[in-house]
Amino acid sequence: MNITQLQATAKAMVAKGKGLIAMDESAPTIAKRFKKAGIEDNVENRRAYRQLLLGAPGVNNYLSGAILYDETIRQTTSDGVPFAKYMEKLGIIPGIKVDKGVKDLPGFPGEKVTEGLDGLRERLAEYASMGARFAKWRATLAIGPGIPSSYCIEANAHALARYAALCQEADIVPIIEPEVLIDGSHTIQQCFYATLETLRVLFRELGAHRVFYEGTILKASMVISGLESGKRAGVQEVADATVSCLLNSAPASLAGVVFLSGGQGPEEATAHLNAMNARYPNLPWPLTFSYSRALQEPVMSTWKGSSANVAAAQKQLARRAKFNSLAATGAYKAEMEKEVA
Ligand code: 5MM
Repeated sequence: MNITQLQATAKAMVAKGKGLIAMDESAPTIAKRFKKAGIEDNVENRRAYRQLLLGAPGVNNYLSGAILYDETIRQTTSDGVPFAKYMEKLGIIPGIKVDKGVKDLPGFPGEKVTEGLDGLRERLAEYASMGARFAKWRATLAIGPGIPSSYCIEANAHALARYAALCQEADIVPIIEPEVLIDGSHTIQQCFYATLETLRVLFRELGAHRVFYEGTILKASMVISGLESGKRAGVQEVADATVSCLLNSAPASLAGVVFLSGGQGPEEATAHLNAMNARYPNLPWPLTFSYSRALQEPVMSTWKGSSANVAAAQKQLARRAKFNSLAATGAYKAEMEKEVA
């Protein structure tokens, strides 16, 4: 394990005013998203779309890195340059999703556990040889009557810790992503306690697995009311609850915290990140973005699978990436949304 290298990569991933784009949709997920935007799902469209994202003029000013899917890291640009090489030239650090998805947790109805540890050491070595410098593993925890159960929290924390230790052995920075899902009618208080317990157990497991925090990034869900909760908490309440939850669970030596958008709209996700950084400028770790839907929704709906729309779609990405970059320093203003792409 090269501690200096891990620390340098992790620092660069959360450099001031920069964040990540999650573009690691697995085959079934991208098919679903393409369908919604009226785009035909085939290998070439997936490749062209990922090139559109990475090559959007100016986005490398706002993006420190991008999380790729296995298919993408094996693909090339239309000029034949492997994506990881293309990204390094642009100053965007290549990362890779290495989990194999969420599966039903037997005996625990409504709960999931993430799979993918078998053969992970060998897969990490291959990804490193292809240029990946960080990785991502996502666990999901649902809120509902009696859930998340302690067993589900522990099973996922254990897998995340095993994954993180294997990443660091391979000099790859692990992003640990325990996503507490937004679906449901829960209150922000319920989300707070579910997230707090999840993070406390997770960091206990990471410690037990001798994971080096300065070379680790937490990808957190925000503490937020459920989508069907009726009366949803406001922006400042979400910001305060999220920061409080992190301060009560995450070690100060962690390299950084990046957020997923998790079903929030693009503007909402930016406003929440901004509110945290504006009110809490002196936290132990940088807080930035690692959004998928909140960055990509306007891009996909503009592109629609047509080469004639590439430039307009790229402008949509640059616009959202810029707003989130400002939010990462607390400098975003809602009025900016009036600016056209
Ligand atoms: C891109 O979505 C990722 C999940 O993909 P699969 O379900 O296909 O495995 C997901 O991990 C994503 O990286 C994060 O959840 C953040 O995405 P959002 O849309 O929540 O910002």
